[in-house]
Amino acid sequence: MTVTQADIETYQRDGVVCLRGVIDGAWIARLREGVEQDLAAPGPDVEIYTKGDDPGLFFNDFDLWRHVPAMKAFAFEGPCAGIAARLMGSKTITFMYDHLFLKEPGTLGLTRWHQDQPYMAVDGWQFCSNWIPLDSIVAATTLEFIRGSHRWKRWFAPFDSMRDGSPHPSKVFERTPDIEAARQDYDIVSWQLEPGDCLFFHGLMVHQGRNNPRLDTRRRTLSHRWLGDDARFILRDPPAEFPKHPTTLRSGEPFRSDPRFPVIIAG
Ligand SMILES: O=C(O)CCC(=O)C(=O)O
Repeated sequence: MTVTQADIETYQRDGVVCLRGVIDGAWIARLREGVEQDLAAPGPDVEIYTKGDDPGLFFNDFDLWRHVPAMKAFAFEGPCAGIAARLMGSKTITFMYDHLFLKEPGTLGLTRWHQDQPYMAVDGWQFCSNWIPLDSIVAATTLEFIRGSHRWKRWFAPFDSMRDGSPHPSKVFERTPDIEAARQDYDIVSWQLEPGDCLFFHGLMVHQGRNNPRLDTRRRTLSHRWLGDDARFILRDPPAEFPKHPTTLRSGEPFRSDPRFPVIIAG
């Protein structure tokens, strides 16, 4: 079994677990091809955060599974949905979306400290992300987490849009503290990873994605968002950024009520 009892306990206690060698080389090769396909013909929501003379390229695309067959095959048939179910203790898994974070060599594109769930119209505890590197990841390029922050009972406002820096108008979410300025006050954990390894983390984990200062290596990573048994749609004010497109869902409904969100494990 890919997921041990110790992995489940680590995920539940720390909010993040690193699993080694769970995605085989054939999948990695298909996903890399899928990235090239997406770069050549991105989806309708693509966002490029590098501007003008900025070094590198910080390319983000969403819902790749809708237009890249390899991404769909991986989400539906790959190992991650099953792993998410085991870690979250969920009988069912519904797929919310996938997200490509591509930081080409030399890119200064920090994904600043944040939690995922405030960006999402998702209520409930059984909601997780996985992060799959398609290149070697070193300390300077990795994802960092504050261990146990999923249990803080705090929700931080999505950071000011990476595009214009304007403050998020939420009345219920707190401002994110300046974690970077006080790193020594936090229990920060991270891993060096090889293709085939991946991280699973709770939707309320505080984390940041580092730049890609290396000039010799791309930083291609894929994130998936997985919904478990108790996850429900919630209409936020202002509306959450994800899902990106209008849905028929009403607050309190499970995502599977909208066929745009496929059930991968029916329970
Ligand atoms: O890869 C990155 O830089 C950020 C990834 C991330 O924050 C996420 O998947 O939630």
